[in-house]
Formats: sequence, C-alpha cells, structure tokens
Amino acid sequence: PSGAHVPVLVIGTGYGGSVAALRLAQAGIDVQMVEMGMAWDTPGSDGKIFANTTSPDYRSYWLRTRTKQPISNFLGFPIDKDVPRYTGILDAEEMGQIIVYQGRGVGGGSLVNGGMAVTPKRENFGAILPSVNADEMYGTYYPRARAGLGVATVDPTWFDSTDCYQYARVGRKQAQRSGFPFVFVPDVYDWGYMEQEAAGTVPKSALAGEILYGNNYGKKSLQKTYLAQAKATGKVTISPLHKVTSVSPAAGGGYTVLIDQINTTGDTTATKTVTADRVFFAAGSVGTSKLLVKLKATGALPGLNDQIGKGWGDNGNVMCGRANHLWDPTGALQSSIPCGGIDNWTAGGAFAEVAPLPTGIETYASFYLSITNNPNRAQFSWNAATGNVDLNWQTAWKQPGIDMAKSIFDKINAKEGTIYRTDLFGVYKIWGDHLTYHPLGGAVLNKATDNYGRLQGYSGLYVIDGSLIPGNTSVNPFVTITALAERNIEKIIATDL
Ligand code: FAE
Repeated sequence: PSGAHVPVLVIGTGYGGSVAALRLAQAGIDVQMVEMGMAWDTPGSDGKIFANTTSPDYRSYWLRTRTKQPISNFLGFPIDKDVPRYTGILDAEEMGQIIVYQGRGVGGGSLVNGGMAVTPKRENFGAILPSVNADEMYGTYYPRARAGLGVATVDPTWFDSTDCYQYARVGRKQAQRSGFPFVFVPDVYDWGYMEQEAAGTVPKSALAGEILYGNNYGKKSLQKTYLAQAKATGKVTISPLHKVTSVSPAAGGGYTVLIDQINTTGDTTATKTVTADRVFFAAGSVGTSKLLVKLKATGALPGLNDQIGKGWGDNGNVMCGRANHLWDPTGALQSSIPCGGIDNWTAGGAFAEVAPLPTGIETYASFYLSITNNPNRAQFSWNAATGNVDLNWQTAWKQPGIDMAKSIFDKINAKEGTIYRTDLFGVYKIWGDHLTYHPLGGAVLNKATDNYGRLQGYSGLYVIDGSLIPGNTSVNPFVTITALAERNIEKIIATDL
C-alpha cells in the first residue's frame, strides 16, 4: 500500500529477483516484490492461462496492437497479425536497431523462455565474469542454482526413439558428419511429463508447440520453483501490474520508491510511494539499465558512477534456418523444448542450439539459435528530448556473430549439399540479425557495482540480475544469472543485514 515502509523492495520477479526474495525471506526478512507484468495465475477465455505459439492472441504481447513474431515470415509470407492491446507475456521491445525480447509477468523470462539451462564450460568462465572466483561458482553456486531451478537432461534412449525429436536427431547427424560435437542441453522442462505427452496420457504443452507465450504444463518456470518456495515462507508479497518509476534517497534514511499501478491496457490507475530500507534492482538487463540511467541523469541518484548503462551485449544471438533434402525430414511433430546444441565455441566462437520449428507440418527445415562470441558492446543513455533511455546498438554490429555462426553452417551446408532458408525473416533474408533473446549488461559487476552487486555510491541499493553480466555467457544465460545471484545474496545477507 502507498505510504508503507518495507525492509526490502525487489524490482522485478525474474531469476535475480526470485533468488534474492527466497534467500532474504529464509533469513527472516520481509520482502516486497514489484512486478510490472501480470500474475499469470488465471485462465483466459479458452480455459488456459497461456496462448499457443501458433495462435497468438491478446495474452501474447506486451502492449502492442500487432504481433512481432521473432520468425516474421513463412515461405516468404509475413505472419504477424493484429491483437488487442494488453499487458501480454512477451515484450518485443524496440531499442534502436535491435528488438529485445523479454518476459513480462511474475516469473520474468522464465515464463517465455525455452528453459535451456546451460552451465558454461569452466574454461570459458574467466571471460564471462573475470572478477568472480570460478572455484566457488563451480563448487557451490552453479550446483545450488541447478538444484533450485530443477535442471535435468533428456533421457538419451527416449530421445533416440521419439518422433518429437526427429528434428534434433537430424541436427545431430549433420553436425557430426561435419565434425562438430553435438551436446545434450539440459532444461527445466519436466522430461517425465514430456514422455507422458508423447504417450498421450496427459494434456500437451511442449508437444502442442507451446513456448514463446507460456507453457501451460510441464515447464518448471520460476512460479513453480524459486517463487513457490519464496511464497511458502509467508514473508514475500508480490504486487503484479505495478511498475517502479523512481528510487531516490529518503529524508529519514532508506529510499523512496515511486510505483505506478497499471491496468491491462497499460494505463496508470494509481501512483504509490513506498519507503524501503534496501532496494534490489532485478528488472532484467534492459529494465534495470533503463531505470539506473534515467535516475542518474535526472538527479534522483546522481552519485551513481559513470559505468551505469555500459557494457551491454546481445549474447551474440543470431538465428538461421537450413533447407534439408527430401530424405531428411525434420518431422511434423516437434517438441518446442530444444534439447541439444552444436559446440564450436573454441574453434569458431559459436554454440548453436538445434531449435524447433513447431508449425505442425513437415517443413524439411533445420532451425538454429546461435550464441556467438560477438565482441560488440552497446551503451544506454538518457535522451532528455524524448524522456527515454536509448541504446546505441547497430544492426551491422551483428556481423561478427553471423560470421561465427557461419563457421558451423557453411560447413554443414557444404557437406550436405544444402542451402540456407531465405524465407523466415523476410524475403531472401538468411539471418535473423534484428533481435536478441539474451540481453546482458548495463550495470556490470565490479564496475557499476562492487564485486557483489552493491551499487557504487549508495549503500542499500543492489543490482542482482542479468545487467551484472558484461554482455556474453557463451551459452544460454539464466543458469549463470541465477548462480551469480545465489553467490551475491549469500554475501549480502552475511555482511549487510
Ligand atoms: P528477467 O527474467 O527479464 O526479469 C525481469 C522482470 O522485471 C520482468 O518480469 C519484468 O517485467 C520486470 N520489470 C522490468 N522493469 C520493471 C519495473 N520498472 N518495475 C517492475 N518490474 C519491472 O530478468 N535463457 C536461457 O538461459 N535459456 C533459454 O532457453 C532461454 N530462452 C529464451 C527465450 C526467449 C523467447 C526469451 C525472451 C529469453 C530466453 N532466455 C533464455 C533468456 C532468459 O529468459 C533471460 O536471460 C532471463 O530471464 C533474465 O533474467 P533476469 O533476472 O535478468
């Protein structure tokens, strides 16, 4: 309620925020979480909470009147369509020359993501978080994060026999024929449930093509893991459809937090003021960076240092498809949950997820999301004229990532005698180079903050999300975001509270 005084306020309910809330609550501290998206706990007009990927509706996009699907075309035809403006689950946020996809709602990105839960190879960790002790991460915090998230790998025997992973077996065969290692990618999807889906004994989720706009069953989103545990402590309160707009020092100590309550069409219906002794920024890389850049520039938090807004990267994301021969069908039934990848990080700077194209028909396509070692980094800055925070990323900065992805797919195409698909991102366009699913950085650890996420310049303000990571994790990022949050909150509870 407006006027309240709370010991801890957490902005955002994604990975970083959920870890902070759980561990603080377990330490006996009351936590108020503020989330701009919806609760996603109530069925919609069709009896389901989440919409299917093949039929986006009012639930699917964050305050848009037309869908903005990552794969925008099929056989060259645009597939976007009009939808009612609503506080839907997936935000296709246009930040200058890149569309940054993010989850909106209680659970953050865990609501919309593929659940791929990958720990970076230890030999790559020094480049990911250079100031963090790798022994502690690999000995304690990565295992803790994997346990908390419920990470597991597909049963290889079932993988070899099920129709729904034919696309991944084609991906494996072609990778291996070109000399690339194929690795199973762990996931937080309940693999036992997926086997029951395939057997036809339970309602389908992964095997019904659900992913981008939420999974109705099977996926262990944060709502089922960290947040369920946090709520069970009785010490965590979550306010959905509330957006933090300002944080500034309060006269009597602590911080004044301004919050807009919004309705499902995005209009502000009330403005609230809360005083918090401590504030954790967990609004995601873009959300936290936008808030901090604005608060520094507009005088609410002028003492933040000049690293705020810097070091942002796209985790090197690029997408592409390949057209297979007629003797290599990828299957009409495709599990929406990827379970394998092609590892060419050391030699070529690319780790490619073998991704589904769950259209329900045979497409003879192989589809990939590559994570590459693209070195380009962008910066957020305050635009006083528009009152917005801008990001200076340029489309051309994707080129190193494309070149790295080509280190895999040019070779596979040459070996198989195949070509790239040119119909998925427009007409005669091979590369999905206009987007990222993996925004990272903007309040980098040991630069904008100390080595545990304490913001420089203000005691009691912390960053605990993907904005701490300087732009790349060499694999999908949420296990690293979770493990880093586990590490930092343990230190903060032990020394600051
Ligand atoms: P995040 O999960 O984004 O949570 C931030 C939360 O803060 C959101 O719920 C926001 O609505 C909320 N928020 C923002 N601003 C405000 C504000 N001013 N006031 C109140 N609330 C606010 O942050 N990663 C993987 O590791 N494996 C995958 O398979 C994978 N697949 C993905 C697929 C898609 C389509 C997308 C979009 C992402 C995927 N990711 C994947 C990325 C992953 O979801 C992302 O790195 C994490 O969710 C980031 O975690 P954070 O805690 O930083």
